Amino acid sequence: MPSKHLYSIRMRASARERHISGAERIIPEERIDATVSGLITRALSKGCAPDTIVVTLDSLKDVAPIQHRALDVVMLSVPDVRSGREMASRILQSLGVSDMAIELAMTHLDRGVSPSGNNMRGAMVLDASTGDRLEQDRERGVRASRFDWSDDGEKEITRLLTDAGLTHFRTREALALATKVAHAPGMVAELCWSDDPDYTAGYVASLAMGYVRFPVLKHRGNGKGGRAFFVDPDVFEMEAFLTYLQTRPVLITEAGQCRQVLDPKKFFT
Ligand code: PML
Repeated sequence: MPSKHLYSIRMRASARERHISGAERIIPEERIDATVSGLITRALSKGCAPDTIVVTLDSLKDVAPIQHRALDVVMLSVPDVRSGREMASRILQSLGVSDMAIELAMTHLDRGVSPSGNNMRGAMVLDASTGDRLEQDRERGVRASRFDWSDDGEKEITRLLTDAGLTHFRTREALALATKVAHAPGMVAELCWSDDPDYTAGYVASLAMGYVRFPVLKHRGNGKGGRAFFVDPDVFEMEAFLTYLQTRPVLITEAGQCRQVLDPKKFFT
């Protein structure tokens, strides 16, 4: 019988001071060895030898994880980057994010989110009205941590995503992260595309519309990407936001629904 004593494990790997890999797990004590070893193998298999791999383990002590159902997944078939970004913008607008904030977020993601033009380990936090950057550390951004799938949730989502043709671990991990983030106080929506040059997919996630996934939000070969968290300036408080994202453990215990929209024009109908 698995122990009730849970640990948060976080891995991040970097090479030449650049972030190359990261992962989050919440697991019982008896799986620590196997999980740490799996995460190190993963960091070493990125095709670029890491200079540093940091694995952090924290006991959750007696803090019971908050349980969430995963956001519903909507797979939106878009043929190219331009139409993907147009649809992503329309969805963000409908959620209350201003044109200016959307344009600034996309420009930052295209150029490299940190002031030095690198990708950030964490996300930028943008005022959904003005597009002002609110995160204090612009080299690192804000990283959501302490989240994972429960065993049952992971089985269910793996089956659902596999049936939908989505077999990459990134989708499952990004959906868990997006589900935690969507419940953050003051959160409106998240925009993300991968910084992996070979991975062109991205998403817009929100409690209102779920995890809307685009097969292309950037061109293949482009190694710039990351996450933008748009927040509602009327209710947003940085301290409450960070406390939730960085310290509250969240387990995703149930998959949502998964559907495909082949004609993007039908998305809003
Ligand atoms: C990342 O982890 O690199 C971001 C992944 C974004 C899209 C994930 C997916 O839905 O496949």
